[in-house]
Amino acid sequence: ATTFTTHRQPLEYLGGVRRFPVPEDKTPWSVDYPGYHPVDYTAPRVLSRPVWADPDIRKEEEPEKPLQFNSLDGKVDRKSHMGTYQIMDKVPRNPVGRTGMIGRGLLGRWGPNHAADPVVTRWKRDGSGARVEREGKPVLEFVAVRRGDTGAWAIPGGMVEAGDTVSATLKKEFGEEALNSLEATDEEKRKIEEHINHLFKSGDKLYAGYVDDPRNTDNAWMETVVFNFHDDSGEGFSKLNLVAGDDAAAVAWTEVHSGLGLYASHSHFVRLAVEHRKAAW
Ligand code: RP5
Ligand code: MG
Ligand code: MG
Repeated sequence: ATTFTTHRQPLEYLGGVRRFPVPEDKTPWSVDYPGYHPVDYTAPRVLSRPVWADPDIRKEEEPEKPLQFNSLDGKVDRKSHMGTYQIMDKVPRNPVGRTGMIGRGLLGRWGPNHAADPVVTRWKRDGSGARVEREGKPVLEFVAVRRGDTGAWAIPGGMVEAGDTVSATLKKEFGEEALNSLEATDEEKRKIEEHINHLFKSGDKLYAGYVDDPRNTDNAWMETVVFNFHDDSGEGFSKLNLVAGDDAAAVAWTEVHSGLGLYASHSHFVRLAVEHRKAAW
């Protein structure tokens, strides 16, 4: 079982704003906290209304098109994997608890912001091609990217754009961040697509729910669906070079172990792949 937190996030929010510090015992909404004065922040980039951002519904007197929370709102999925979330003073409330910030911070959507995360794995092998073991269990490697925003190593995941499916997003983000498909020639693009389609043909769902993302606020939070794509023979990737692209600063096959210290809840997601594959941790 996963227990979610909001209080372990750094007080310094990306963009130079500071969260109101929330003690651990004051995190749940069920606990009274009269002294709670969260900072109100929505990044200028979000307020400039790119396609991926909602309108500032707190400021609108009477919205032309009210957002349909807790449902599929046209092409935007506003349902949460965590069940029905509450609407307080016009806006959704983070189901996990207080974050020290109201508004949307860097996130575009009020309520859940849906992402997809591909955990791409293979067995670690020695020079002779034999699987490497630790304490009698085979060791996994996974494709990690270093995020451009926080510098943390992470799963190469990304946001599900309006109208897109989770399965399309998994492939798209892996292509962009781990294979630099955005800067590939048409010929290379075709090759990348072919390989991804092959490798991502059968994946196993590991998780669907909240992510303890540093961008989360009281009114906007990340949720994800995590899939494991496993290259058992290690052949599938032999013809593909990992090249960091888009918002990834680096990419690497990374040995899986308990001390990874990945971005947000990503160590937990990789651990789920370890359990699923009966691998060493
Ligand atoms: C995390 O943010 C998700 O788990 C996913 O990996 C990521 C999506 O956001 P971007 O990578 O597009 O910034 O919460
Ligand atoms: Mg991306
Ligand atoms: Mg990403």
